[in-house]
Amino acid sequence: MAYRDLREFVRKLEKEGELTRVRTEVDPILEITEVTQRVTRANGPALLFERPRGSRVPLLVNAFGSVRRMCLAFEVGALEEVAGRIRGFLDMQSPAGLLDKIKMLPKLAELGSFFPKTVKTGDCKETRRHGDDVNLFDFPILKCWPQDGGRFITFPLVFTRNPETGKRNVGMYRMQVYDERTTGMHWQTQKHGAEHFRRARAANPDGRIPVAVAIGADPATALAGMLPIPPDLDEMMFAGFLRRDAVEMVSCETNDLEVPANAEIVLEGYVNLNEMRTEGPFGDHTGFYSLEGEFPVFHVECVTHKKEPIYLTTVVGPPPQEDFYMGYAVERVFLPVMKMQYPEIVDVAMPAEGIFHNLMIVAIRKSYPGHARKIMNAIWSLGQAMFTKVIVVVDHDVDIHNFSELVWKTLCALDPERDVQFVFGPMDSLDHAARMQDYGSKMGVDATRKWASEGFTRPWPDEIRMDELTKAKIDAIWKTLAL
Ligand SMILES: Cc1cc2nc3c(=O)[nH]c(=O)nc-3n(C[C@H](O)[C@H](O)[C@H](O)COP(=O)(O)O)c2cc1C
Ligand SMILES: [Mn+2]
Repeated sequence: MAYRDLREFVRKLEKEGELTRVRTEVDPILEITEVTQRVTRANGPALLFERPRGSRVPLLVNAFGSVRRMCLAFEVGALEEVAGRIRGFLDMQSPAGLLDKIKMLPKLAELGSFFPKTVKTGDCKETRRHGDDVNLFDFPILKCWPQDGGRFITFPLVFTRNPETGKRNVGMYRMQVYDERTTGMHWQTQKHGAEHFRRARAANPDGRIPVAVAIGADPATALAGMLPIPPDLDEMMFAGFLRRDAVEMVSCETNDLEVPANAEIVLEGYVNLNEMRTEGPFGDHTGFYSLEGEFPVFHVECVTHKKEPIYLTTVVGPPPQEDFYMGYAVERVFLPVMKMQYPEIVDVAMPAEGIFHNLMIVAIRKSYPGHARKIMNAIWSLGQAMFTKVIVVVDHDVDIHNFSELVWKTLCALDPERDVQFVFGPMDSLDHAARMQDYGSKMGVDATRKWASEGFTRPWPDEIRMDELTKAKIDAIWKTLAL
């Protein structure tokens, strides 16, 4: 049974010993971050701060900060189960006869049940405030790090519509609070919210677009904003797939957008297409501050929330943080999709230190000359994997989750001048080393065995391994050696 809402997930975490309540008053300005850091560094539990200073609303953080909690969020024993379900749908064959068609019906019915459902009302409407009654400071919004430009909503679901197709998008874009009713809207250049903004602006430069923001929902829905799925594919449909039950959506009070009915808090408003404002700095998941930049502004006209809402947030900073586990789940869950397009891919790893966009290791079953470079180019053109600054491609027999084996075999396989290539393209907005904002160079490292058909005419040595016969002989006398 899918979680009804965030508090049902909180109860589950508590039952599983994965959540601790903090009853002491702690300040959302810096102090909650420091407490959270100490707990996460010790692989500790989710924290429910019951008395954040200056607010009557409790704050939930680190709810997804371990593989176990991500599994609880998706109600699976292992993330591979979610991947397996995706594979099941991707593998669906076109039915040959009537019997095959009948066999497919339950699967199709299941697919149909994932589409979001519009309902009349929901818990997120229990309390409503309009206009001057709106005050974002009612909520315990964090200032995370000392040089942050202010307080930031860090775990929002930002809803917009493609002005041309009317299709919905949901993105997780942080929001700097400027005053009671105004925030920044940090959708980075290549993200879908930013694309909606640009398309609307091209049509009507002085207009505005409606925006709704939901904070906190059942775990699959709350996480859907970070999913790297293609434009115009509905994140709420994907959330329905993840939770195995349709997401119920309700209409906003003041515009034609819809938000999850079970959201803890909803902010409704608009973004002016001719207004930009300085956003940042913000202590980011690179472990450095992302510096000030110009971003659109979100004007809040209406707030609705549950009677006693929980404010869901996360802290980013030097890796690994909570978002590493969210990203790791995405890596595991989407691997079958990558493998469907590129069956030669055996495994993919994005170590925490690479903060997703800096390093991707790919193991492939190489079968033609230049194959490693083909995979690099494929990854640089695959959705948000375009941001990958360094790609290392190795042969299928390297255990890429074993970092020491990976480094050893990669370095042994290299003739650097021959095996490294540079390309230019879009960069992650947070990359502070790129020569320009959002644009720079990337590096591909071909650490596969080189073939004669790739111009390598020397012999390639075998890896050292003892033969089985000798091992068996020594096994037989091992005890007598008393070593
Ligand atoms: C904790 C966290 C914070 C994030 N903050 C931002 C942000 O401020 N701006 C942004 O563009 N992406 C941010 N992201 C990444 C986006 O949520 C992610 O790229 C998502 O796929 C974007 O949705 P879209 O593809 O519909 O645009 C954040 C992700 C996480 C996990
Ligand atoms: Mn999207």
